[in-house]
Amino acid sequence: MKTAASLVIAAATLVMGTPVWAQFAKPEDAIKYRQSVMFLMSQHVGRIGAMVSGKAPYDAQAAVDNAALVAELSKRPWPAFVAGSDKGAIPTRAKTEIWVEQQKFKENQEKLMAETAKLLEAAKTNNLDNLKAAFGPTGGACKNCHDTYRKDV
Ligand code: ASC
Repeated sequence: MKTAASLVIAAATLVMGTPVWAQFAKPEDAIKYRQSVMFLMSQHVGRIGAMVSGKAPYDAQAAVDNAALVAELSKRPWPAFVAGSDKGAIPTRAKTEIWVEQQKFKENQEKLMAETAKLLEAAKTNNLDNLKAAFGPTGGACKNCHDTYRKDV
């Protein structure tokens, strides 16, 4: 029975590509996972944004800590955009184009990872002007991808 089930899974994998249950039990787990990462990213980008805009005092160590987390989190949503998770038991704003324009979507991911890595380097200089200069391009990478691949509500 176990062998038969494994064979079915192996055959299905060959036919359909990497299925949703490769890493997530169900589509809504993948949706919840990527939304959770995005939420955390927005919180920590927001903390840097507050310093950059002068709404919060500049704290060099806090900038580094937040930027390090953002740089790490920027790598994490992508495996959760698995095939078959364009819909699930919970709502998703991910556009179906994500699964059609895979190369273009990947370029957007790489842009975000590159910009957040630069943001972290800028934060480590302990210089607010450097942080400000790197913040714009990071926000731009967030926005470009959202404009293209996130449904309006
Ligand atoms: C955030 C957040 C976004 C981006 C975007 C940047 O903090 O939640 O979606 O930054 O607003 O333009």
